[in-house]
Amino acid sequence: MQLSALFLLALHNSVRGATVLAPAAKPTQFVTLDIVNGPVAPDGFTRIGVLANGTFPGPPIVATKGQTLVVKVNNKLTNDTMRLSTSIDFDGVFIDSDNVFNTGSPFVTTCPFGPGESYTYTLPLGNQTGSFWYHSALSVQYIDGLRGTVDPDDPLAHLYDIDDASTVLTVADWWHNTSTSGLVSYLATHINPVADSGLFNGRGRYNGGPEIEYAAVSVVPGKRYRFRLINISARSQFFFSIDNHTMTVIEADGVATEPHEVNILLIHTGQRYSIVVAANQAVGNYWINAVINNESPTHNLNLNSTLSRGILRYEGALDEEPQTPLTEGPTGTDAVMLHEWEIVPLDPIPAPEPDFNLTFNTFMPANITAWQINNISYIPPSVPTLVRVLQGETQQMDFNETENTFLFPTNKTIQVEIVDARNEGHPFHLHGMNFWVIKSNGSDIINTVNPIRRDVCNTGNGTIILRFRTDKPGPWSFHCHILYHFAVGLGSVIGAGLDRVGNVVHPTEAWERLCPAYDALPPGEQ
Ligand SMILES: *[C@@H]1O[C@H](CO)[C@@H](O)[C@H](O)[C@H]1NC(C)=O
Ligand SMILES: *[C@@H]1O[C@H](CO)[C@@H](O)[C@H](O)[C@H]1NC(C)=O
Ligand SMILES: *[C@@H]1O[C@H](CO)[C@@H](O)[C@H](O)[C@H]1NC(C)=O
Ligand SMILES: *[C@@H]1O[C@H](CO)[C@@H](O)[C@H](O)[C@H]1NC(C)=O
Ligand SMILES: *[C@@H]1O[C@H](CO)[C@@H](O)[C@H](O)[C@H]1NC(C)=O
Ligand SMILES: *[C@@H]1O[C@H](CO)[C@@H](O)[C@H](O)[C@H]1NC(C)=O
Ligand SMILES: *[C@@H]1O[C@H](CO)[C@@H](O)[C@H](O)[C@H]1NC(C)=O
Ligand SMILES: *[C@@H]1O[C@H](CO)[C@@H](O)[C@H](O)[C@H]1NC(C)=O
Ligand SMILES: *[C@@H]1O[C@H](CO)[C@@H](O)[C@H](O)[C@H]1NC(C)=O
Ligand SMILES: *[C@@H]1O[C@H](CO)[C@@H](O)[C@H](O)[C@H]1NC(C)=O
Ligand SMILES: *[C@@H]1O[C@H](CO)[C@@H](O)[C@H](O)[C@H]1NC(C)=O
Ligand SMILES: *[C@@H]1O[C@H](CO)[C@@H](O)[C@H](O)[C@H]1NC(C)=O
Ligand SMILES: [Cu+2]
Repeated sequence: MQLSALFLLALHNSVRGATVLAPAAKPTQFVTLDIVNGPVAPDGFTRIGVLANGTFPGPPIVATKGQTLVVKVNNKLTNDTMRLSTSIDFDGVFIDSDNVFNTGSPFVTTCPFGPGESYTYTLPLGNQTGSFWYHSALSVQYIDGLRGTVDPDDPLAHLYDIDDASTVLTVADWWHNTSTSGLVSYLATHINPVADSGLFNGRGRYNGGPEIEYAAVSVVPGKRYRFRLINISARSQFFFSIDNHTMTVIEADGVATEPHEVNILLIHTGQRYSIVVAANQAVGNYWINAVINNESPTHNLNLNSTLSRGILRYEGALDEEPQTPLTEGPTGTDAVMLHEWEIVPLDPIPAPEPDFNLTFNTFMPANITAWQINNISYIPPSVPTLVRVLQGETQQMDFNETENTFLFPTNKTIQVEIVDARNEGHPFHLHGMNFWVIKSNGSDIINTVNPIRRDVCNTGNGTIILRFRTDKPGPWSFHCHILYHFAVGLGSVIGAGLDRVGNVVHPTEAWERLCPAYDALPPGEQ
């Protein structure tokens, strides 16, 4: 705890003045997270949630380039109306093959762990920088609140003045009911549950609820801020804008981009953007519009996207709400929307030509709540894929059809075309690495020269085309990040060079103990 607090201070100094050197970071940063049940009321409605260290969002973890992050997670869950076991996924952090067992994908690379148990994730960060987040990876548990931000520092100091714990901005959907009841209702009604409120930095309001004070972000006139915007929703996308301010995008999902100025952006579940905002307007209060976008608000009359907002407060301004109208941000010709196909990595890498092509047709039949990829709904195996691969199950025939496990040799390029004929919008997420986005939703442009690389890409209105490499032997989960969709089958596993996994992956004894311990738990504690 001390270490992380000290580090924050150092980071703060180093970005305020180019000549102030931050003390060298320790090679290893130890972090503890206690996963607990506790009351939370981000929109004024109190419920019991699944929380990291008792708060929602969980505490940010700030690390620096080159460090190894060692995160000890203590499962202190007690309330059996929600899942009692857990498993943590550090989204977007690159994982090398030999460390695939630390990816925290339940039933792909690991078993969850039960109440009273602990597990320590060791994550060498290498040269990766950017904005990441962590969440529970077990079924729909993260809807109950276990979400937070992981934030390895990227010292691109010349573009901005301030980048510290106060500049991590989160948008989230919030649910008054437990995720378990949401899933039951989804299965019974075919209707994807709709959130009760949208939160900005952990606060929001719902129709008829109390007037919770909106979260304010303080800025000093004249300074430029690198805000790290993270969508930690379970299902909802957000249109994000700040009245009278532009936003310069400089990072998408951990990949630095050419500066690209917009005044509104749509952020999907699991996605991250760094935006530079200059505090260059008159001293005052400005609305931050974090407009939650659910397609069917009539399914939950609590939800009101106008009430999902925050405040940008200049130093010297009164401690009050802006007097300006509550809008949903720039519209029509005033809107300069971020388009995924227009953002270019600072360090472009042409996409290699594919060795294999894959098509994913996403579909839900009218008569059953089950998302399918090519007519198959993913069912997690009871023994995790990695456990079986290490036991020698490395051939296609070793995997049941419902495991949606696609095997490829090592060191190949795979192209996946994801078809979403009904424009449902599925933010597909690949574990452990990035993909190249050759074709984005909303554009017909095919870019293989300098496409954006990221780890979450939203489908819709036709197709998206992604490419990735199988340089890292291992089973890598590839799934829709809308937790309810994943829970009813919209998942797959990319089996990269499985015959080589035994040579490179040597899990710890602590990992090996997870499955026997999980299997021994009574069903109520799993
Ligand atoms: C979480 O809480 C534990 C116990 O109080 C503390 O040791 C740890 O530093 C906290 N973690 C973070 C990331 O703040
Ligand atoms: C457990 O959580 C439920 C909500 O899911 C709540 O109604 C109940 O009071 C909680 N139990 C305890 C002991 O906190
Ligand atoms: C980090 O970058 C340096 C310099 O580009 C390179 O020599 C080194 O191999 C990289 N380390 C990792 C772990 O990728
Ligand atoms: C929440 O759960 C209650 C009781 O099960 C149910 O009546 C209500 O419709 C649920 N609300 C939503 C928004 O799903
Ligand atoms: C600030 O934004 C609001 C809402 O878009 C607009 O009505 C107003 O004219 C803007 N003010 C200035 C000074 O640009
Ligand atoms: C953000 O928005 C998308 C909607 O595209 C949603 O599915 C996703 O789960 C949200 N959450 C995160 C963490 O991005
Ligand atoms: C949403 O909230 C705004 C602001 O309070 C209010 O004007 C509007 O009527 C609300 N919309 C609905 C559908 O209740
Ligand atoms: C994959 O599809 C592309 C067209 O998108 C085609 O040019 C290429 O030949 C295909 N490669 C293989 C190995 O089928
Ligand atoms: C759903 O409908 C399809 C054809 O429309 C049929 O083949 C299938 O058996 C039905 N499934 C169920 C569970 O009723
Ligand atoms: C294996 O796949 C079949 C469909 O091909 C499915 O009915 C069955 O439930 C699956 N078995 C397991 C254990 O998931
Ligand atoms: C894959 O590429 C790496 C790095 O070039 C090399 O070390 C490894 O031997 C290759 N593996 C196979 C199976 O070709
Ligand atoms: C779908 O894409 C077509 C062109 O590719 C465009 O004309 C249409 O407006 C899009 N529809 C939606 C709902 O985005
Ligand atoms: Cu989906």
